Amino acid sequence: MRDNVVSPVRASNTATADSRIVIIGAGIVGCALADELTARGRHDVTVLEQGPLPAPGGSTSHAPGLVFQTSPSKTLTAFARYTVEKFNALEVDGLPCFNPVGGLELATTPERWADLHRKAGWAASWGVRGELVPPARCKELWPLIDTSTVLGGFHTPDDGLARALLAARAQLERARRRGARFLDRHTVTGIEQQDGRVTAVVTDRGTFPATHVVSAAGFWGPVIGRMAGVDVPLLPLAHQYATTRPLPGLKGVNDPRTEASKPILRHQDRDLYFREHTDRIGIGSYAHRPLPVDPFAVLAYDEARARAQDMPSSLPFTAEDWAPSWEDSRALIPALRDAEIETGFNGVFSFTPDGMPVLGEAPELRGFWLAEAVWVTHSAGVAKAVAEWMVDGHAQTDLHECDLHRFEDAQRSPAYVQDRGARQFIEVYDVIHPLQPMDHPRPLRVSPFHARQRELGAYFLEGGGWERPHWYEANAHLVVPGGPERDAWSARHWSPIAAAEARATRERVALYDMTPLRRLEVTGPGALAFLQRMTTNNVAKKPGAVTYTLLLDEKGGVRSDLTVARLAPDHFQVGANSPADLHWLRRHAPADVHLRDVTSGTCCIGVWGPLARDLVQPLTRDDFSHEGFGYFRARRTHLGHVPVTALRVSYVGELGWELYTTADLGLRLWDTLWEAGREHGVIAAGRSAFNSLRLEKGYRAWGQDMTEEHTPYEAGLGFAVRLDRGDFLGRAALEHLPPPTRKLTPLLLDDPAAVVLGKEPVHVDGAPAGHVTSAAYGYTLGRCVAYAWLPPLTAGTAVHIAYFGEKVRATVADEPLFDPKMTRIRR
Ligand code: FAD
Ligand code: THG
Repeated sequence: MRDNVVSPVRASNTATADSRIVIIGAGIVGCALADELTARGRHDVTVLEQGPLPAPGGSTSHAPGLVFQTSPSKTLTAFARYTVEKFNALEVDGLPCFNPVGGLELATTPERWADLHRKAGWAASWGVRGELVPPARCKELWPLIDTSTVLGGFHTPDDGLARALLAARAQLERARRRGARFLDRHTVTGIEQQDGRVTAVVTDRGTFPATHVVSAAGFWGPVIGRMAGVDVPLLPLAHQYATTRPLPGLKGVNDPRTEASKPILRHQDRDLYFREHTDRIGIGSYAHRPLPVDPFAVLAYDEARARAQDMPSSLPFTAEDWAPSWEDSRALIPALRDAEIETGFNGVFSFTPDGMPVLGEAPELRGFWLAEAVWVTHSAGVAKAVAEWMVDGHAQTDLHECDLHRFEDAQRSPAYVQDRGARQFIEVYDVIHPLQPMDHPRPLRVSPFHARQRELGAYFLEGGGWERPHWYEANAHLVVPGGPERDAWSARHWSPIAAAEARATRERVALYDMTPLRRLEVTGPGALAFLQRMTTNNVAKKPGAVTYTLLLDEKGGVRSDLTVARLAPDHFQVGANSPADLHWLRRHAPADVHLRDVTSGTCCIGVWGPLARDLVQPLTRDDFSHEGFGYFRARRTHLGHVPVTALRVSYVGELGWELYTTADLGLRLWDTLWEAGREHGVIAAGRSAFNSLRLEKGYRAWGQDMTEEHTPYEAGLGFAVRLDRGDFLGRAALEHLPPPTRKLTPLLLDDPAAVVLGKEPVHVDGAPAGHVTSAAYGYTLGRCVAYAWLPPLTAGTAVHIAYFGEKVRATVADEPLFDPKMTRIRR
């Protein structure tokens, strides 16, 4: 990841029937993975576990097993749905592995109650059954709670309790019947490698040759990672869980075989959750201070201390941290006022910088995979996806939010992982706005224009570690009063100044800091053939051409969308999306191609608007007229003192250029453009306006609007696919596609004052039919624009979007919504 030179490895690396696969760890993840791999005909699977089976002592050994399926992440929700479906069908000795008691989340504050409406939207978007219910219904579902402070609840009948150890055992036994070996009391002490490939796993009881190794070591991931030379970005933290003595009110209520009959319960306003253990209540708390644990200091399982409380992942209960949670529990469940805690412990599990799992093959070592930071809730879904990925080279589910490669270099330092992991713990039950930035460590990455942006009163949010201006207070005087009022939620991290910046871009000219836009340099004698083979469009054009093109996976799913600028015969500049793009290209690159991520050492300003040419032309002797410098062309030039690479590309749909230079000259470039722009009324504009303008133009944002789950045709990107020019990765799959059953569909909200923000369910004929991907107010159109995945619909179809439980009316539109004839760009 740090090394910018192309790695020599390029062959396909999928796990075949002959592969020798070693899994480290027999917790819920290791067992599920052995099951999913052997189900796919990979029988040479050895699972090495330091502890004794069937309860080896990791996080799984005492997870209370609450499975709430709904999450803002579509992928995590899909993982949870698969886990529920799988566990519902598993049993051991007649005992079921899942008890579908349902889930109930309570709101005791207006903010939480609003958030539960939003959550009900995600559930509808991702296909989980759920219903918002009044306090009386909460009381029916959980008679022991005092509902006097409850405003309402979200009831999800298909959620419930996983029996984590039992489910691990059921999957272990099935895998064993298919040939997998499970060796307990084997402590992994080393990973052997040769020529950048993993070759064996060393234990205290012998060495196990391997072609593929998966670390499913839970919170010990960083320890195993170090053996392999891989930084594993997770932080183990302890979390308090306690069980009461038997409660008289629960006597004889629950069958000891299934342990519970009432829904699993969340009281997130107090960072608490609850479940029944036959006649006792179990209580988990996230209310306490973060209690980080050094995984290098956690001892392996010690059988001499083999009581449940002494498992390595179970630390002594710190009573002083518990007191407020106990108070809050007794306030909610008055029956606890006469009760006592019988047992309690501080249980350890993993947190990552963004709360998502870390999955995938490590960039540092081929054949070494990670399946870490996974909850019981998502375990079976993760295992299925990782097994597909290892066997087929790609998963059926979009994994970009879970991919180890999503992290920037600056996000893999131990200090960052520590800071962010602890923060995730604190925020785990908080109501989080989709734009809410982290507050620490900031600023981490800044563009060379940062000082100027601060002078202009930039309102910074954060992305990929970058400080990104969303609008500039300096533009406040451009605001025209009287725009539509926003509700409190959509008004967060938003300002009417964005409207003024959007208008200035459409009417005059604006500078956008595009530095965070990922830039790769692809050079070498094989560069052209390589890009032709990896992408869908034709990039074999004369130097000076820019091409919009796609990266597909083998099944024809969109891995990314790129701009490829041919700067010289063997020199390309690629505008890309996630860090995973670099790794994907690097993985496939032959020896005569060199790949370098040049993002950090360079910077970019987008100069866009009808006066962009008037601003730039006087700064250079080169011809920047439409004839001299056409649309989607690139050239090197000088603007004043600054050497730049100029691309005539505009994600906001206006005349103009992306101007690139090295970081040292960035400030000079900004100042040069600023000076030259004065007479044209130039402004600096932020992401908020940018996002509005790009949606008016219908330009997709990869990862948000489309992912690997979608084909180019479904995503409306068929224009970037050239089936008439030889082979490329994913082409074969495109030739055998059935007609699309869903399309990325532009919607315009009917009410000019209405807004939605993304991920809301869309109803057609009254039934949920899809979900919103991106949305933003289109200031030029005077309507909110939303893109949504929906069955093919004709323009004019009326739909509605559920926004915090409100029905917002919208109409299917024709795209692009703005300037369909491209008269503003091509002139
Ligand atoms: P583990 O179960 O920890 O398995 C990893 C295994 O790797 C261990 O058995 C370990 O012994 C083995 N190992 C490590 N190092 C080595 C080595 N060097 N050699 C050989 N073997 C090694 N999740 C939910 O979904 N719902 C909940 O309600 C829930 N509540 C929780 C409450 C508590 C108190 C705790 C602690 C966790 C809770 N979790 C919950 C989280 C959940 O338990 C974990 O995320 C999950 O069990 C992790 O599974 P795993 O297989 O990745 O890790
Ligand atoms: N600039 C550059 N590279 C990029 C982006 C960018 N790479 C990643 C991401 N953004 C790619 N996304 C787009 C989306 C649309 C366009 C450019 C990059 C675009 N499309 C025109 C259209 O659809 O009409 C032109 C397409 C064509 O002529 O083929 O401009 O922002 N450098």
